Amino acid sequence: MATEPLMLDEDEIVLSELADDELVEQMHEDLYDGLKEEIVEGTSILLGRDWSAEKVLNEALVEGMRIVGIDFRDGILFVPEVLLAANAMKGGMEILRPLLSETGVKPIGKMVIGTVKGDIHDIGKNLVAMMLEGAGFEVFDIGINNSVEDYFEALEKHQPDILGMSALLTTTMPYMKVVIDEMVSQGIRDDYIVMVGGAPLNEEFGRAVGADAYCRDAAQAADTAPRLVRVHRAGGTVGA
Ligand code: B1M
Repeated sequence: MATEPLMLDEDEIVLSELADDELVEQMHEDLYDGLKEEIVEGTSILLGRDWSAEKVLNEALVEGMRIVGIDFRDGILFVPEVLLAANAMKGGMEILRPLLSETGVKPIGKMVIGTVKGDIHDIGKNLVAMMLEGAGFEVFDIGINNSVEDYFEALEKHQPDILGMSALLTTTMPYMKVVIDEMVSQGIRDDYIVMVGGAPLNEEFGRAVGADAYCRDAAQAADTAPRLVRVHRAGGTVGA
């Protein structure tokens, strides 16, 4: 009996057949396209080729997310695409996370992040948290509608390098000053880097409330945070 020839889609890419550098490049593209399954597969293939978890994280995932962040900042990618990319990245991170802690690779810093009291917007905050994770941070996301007490409890519990606050409403953004003023009163202000962000904020507002940095978007936050942590740990002044 005659058999039909097996037709392979010419465009179909078999990840396991790619050389390391081609696979990494393909993963950057897959991350950009938000393809979670492919990112999970690529991550496993590289680990199977004896890549360290740290190398996979930095060269395949973080670098891919850096490219996504640049195009997001430049208005080439939009929120839905970035959320998909972030979700794909999380797929890879889930595989790497236990390996990274096993091998003792330390996060480059810790951040507590939350949206301020009275405000339930969290899409931007979630993006910042994901981009920071992508940049090698351990992020403790305390969600929305956070009071001074909530922030303080999280600082006490997680001892982060950075406190990040997000606000999307002109009526809630002044609450950032309430938190920072309370940090000053309790004598703990200089123990932490304070980063703020959200659509209605700007550089001037950041300075006025006494934050160390205002970041206009997640890509800038992921660029700024490691730099400030290095300066803060070296005993320098990080303030705006
Ligand atoms: Co609201 N909302 N909303 N809303 N909402 C705005 C913010 C608004 C500008 C819409 C408008 O009128 N044009 C307006 C605020 C007006 C003002 O204050 N001047 C508004 C209003 C009025 C309201 C309600 C009061 C409406 C009502 O009930 N009458 C209500 C408030 C509820 C509350 O919080 N108490 C409300 C409710 C909602 C929804 C629940 C429906 C929904 C939120 C869903 C959610 O977040 N899960 C919603 C949405 C989606 C918006 C818009 C349309 C989009 C916000 C968003 O997600 N943007 C928004 C209009 C707009 O902004 N175009 C609007 C995408 C996101 C990626 O950007 O959050 O800016 P963004 O985050 C960026 C940067 O700002 C920065 O990086 C992020 C990523 O690049 N960033 C940081 C953010 N946080 C950072 C922290 C950092 C660093 C960078 O360091 C720590």
